[in-house]
Amino acid sequence: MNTTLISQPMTGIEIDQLCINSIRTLSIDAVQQAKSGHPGTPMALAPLVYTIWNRVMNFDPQDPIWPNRDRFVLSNGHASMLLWSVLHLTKTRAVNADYERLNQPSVTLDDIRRFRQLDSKAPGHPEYHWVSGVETTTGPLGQGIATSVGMAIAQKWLGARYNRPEFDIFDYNIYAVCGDGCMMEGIGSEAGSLAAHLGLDNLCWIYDNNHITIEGNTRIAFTEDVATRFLGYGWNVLRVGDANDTDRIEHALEVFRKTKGRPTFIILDSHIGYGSPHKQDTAEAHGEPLGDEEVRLVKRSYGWPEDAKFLVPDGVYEHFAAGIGARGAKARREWMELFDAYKAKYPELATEVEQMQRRELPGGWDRNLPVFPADPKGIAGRDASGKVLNVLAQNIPWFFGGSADLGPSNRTLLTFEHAGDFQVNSPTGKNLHFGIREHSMGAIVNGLSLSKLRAYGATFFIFTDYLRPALRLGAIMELPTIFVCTHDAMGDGEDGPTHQPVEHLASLRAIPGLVMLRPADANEVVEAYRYIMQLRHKPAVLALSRQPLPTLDRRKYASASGVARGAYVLADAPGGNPEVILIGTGSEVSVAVDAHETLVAEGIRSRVVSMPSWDIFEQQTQEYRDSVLPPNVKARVAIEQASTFGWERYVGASGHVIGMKTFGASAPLKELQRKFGFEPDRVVAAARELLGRR
Ligand SMILES: Cc1ncc(C[n+]2csc(CCOP(=O)(O)OP(=O)(O)O)c2C)c(N)n1
Ligand SMILES: [Mg+2]
Repeated sequence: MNTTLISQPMTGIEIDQLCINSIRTLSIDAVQQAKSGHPGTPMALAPLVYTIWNRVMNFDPQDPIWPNRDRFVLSNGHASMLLWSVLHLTKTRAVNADYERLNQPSVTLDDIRRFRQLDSKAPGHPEYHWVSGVETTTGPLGQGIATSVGMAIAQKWLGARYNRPEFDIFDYNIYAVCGDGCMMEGIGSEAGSLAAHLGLDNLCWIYDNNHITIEGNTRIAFTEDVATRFLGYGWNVLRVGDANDTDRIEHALEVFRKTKGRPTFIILDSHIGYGSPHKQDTAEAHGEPLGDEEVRLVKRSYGWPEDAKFLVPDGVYEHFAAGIGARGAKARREWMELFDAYKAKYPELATEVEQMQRRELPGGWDRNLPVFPADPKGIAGRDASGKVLNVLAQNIPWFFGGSADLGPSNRTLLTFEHAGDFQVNSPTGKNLHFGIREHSMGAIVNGLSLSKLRAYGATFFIFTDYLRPALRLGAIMELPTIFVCTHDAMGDGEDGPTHQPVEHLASLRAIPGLVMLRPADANEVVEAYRYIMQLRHKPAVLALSRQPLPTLDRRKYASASGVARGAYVLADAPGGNPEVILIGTGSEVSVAVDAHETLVAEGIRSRVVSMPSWDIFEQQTQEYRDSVLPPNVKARVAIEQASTFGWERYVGASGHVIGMKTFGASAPLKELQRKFGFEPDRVVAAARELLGRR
């Protein structure tokens, strides 16, 4: 239903207000219809979102993935109706997973009518990959703003590498809207601190200072001086005292664009549930429908027809088309022309930009990957990884990342000539120093990946606990991020239980879509990277040893290329008809191999299966899986320095698992291996027992 509310011609203010109130009432109606959702914040922030989108942002609704677009992040994701309204009103087009623009809208009015219902393109929270125009998935508070820091770092790096005189290929800005929750969560502080350190003047956070969260007024738990905190970090802090004053908002955004050398933080004083006579400024406006009667009263206060639902008055679509539509189309057209000229002048750089956008790898990306000769002393997983990373980073210009202050331990430092550090004055540097901020590192890596860099982060495996929420979001978003996690088990023995991962493998294996890999030796590390690099829609975590692991003799044992199948027969019984299967991962594979040699010498037909990745193995055909783990061989021993949780699925009810039931202990590794049973003799004994041959 389209009706004209205000007689033509309208003044600018009238049409502005009509657009703002359309965002508000679509949000109110959608929440009311769904009987769930968050109406209050969209009611308050509609003028802000309207101003950013229609007056400021360079975003072409016709092409929501154009590389140089400004980014908009709704970190207070519960206010998703803001995004659905504006994506609908700007007629943003849908794009498919192959980056093709479709001839259909991203969010229809019907989707909004079906807010929060199955298959609607207006789900409860902003979901990247599900709705075109959403730049990142948000909902867990603080993640959005932290991710926006990754986007801002990416823009700086892209600009430094690809811009040339008169060719500003990458010069976009990032706008992130957040609320009290994002300010309270630690991840926001970590990210805010790093953003200022890196002088990210392309980044603007707008803080919805409404003093309301779910339990009531923020005075119950949050009384700090946020402005002073951000000043302390080194942000440019501005304040707009009235969230309805679009001119002041626009002015503040202009100040942001003119501010160099630091990010901008705009405190916006707002009233949650604006216009609601009974619910404005209360927590009730946060997370429940207003109720039919209140909706009527609110609409009356907006000068809106009280009974109209999902109304988009005449002139609203047109006004967005004349604002962001025209500005975005022009910006994109000019950029395309610029890029064509750039392509002619710098064809190689342009090819890189294009490949990156499609998440492709450059030709020769795996050139010079090392091959490690057999060596009983071997090399640590982390050392093998360091060598691989240094090769990949030279072959893939947009391979970019770093560690949360553990670079020397994680062996993630890129040491080749001109690798350099990423800092304010060296934005082409390839080593990003996250500082001791694992949680925001996870989100920043997501932000880098959303900006199409091939991004990685690193820390000790135990501290995946500190970044897990971001890792999980990366999996939801289907981002091909990489986390290099060393000290994967008890290898740092003396550090004790606080540093010995136990439940981490099980917990990461449980994240849908995430590829968890624990390679057994240096060549498995290489193959793990070869596999991971070719992923385009899945995050991967590598668990790598701190201590040297024997480099297996691949002339005697099967090729490490079996990593690409998740699990493979590494050593088989003579004649290939095993009576017992030993399954190991990581450092325990060589223990299993030693046990196997003893068993075979005793005339026991054992097989060793190296199983670096459950996830990858699960994707193989039943036939392949049965060939590795023949169903008729019930005598199976799994050995892994981690929680036994879940191993029943591979050893079955009659199998045996040598794993961890406690948090470990502080002692040299050798003693821990003895204490907890990670020795060949114990594997041999378990195998004999299962076969009834003691
Ligand atoms: C990490 C996390 N913890 C808790 C929640 C649940 N939650 C959703 S909204 C909200 C209150 C947010 O308050 P604020 O950010 O001020 O938003 P406003 O109500 O002002 O829109 C909470 C606790 C969440 N989404 N994420
Ligand atoms: Mg609030």
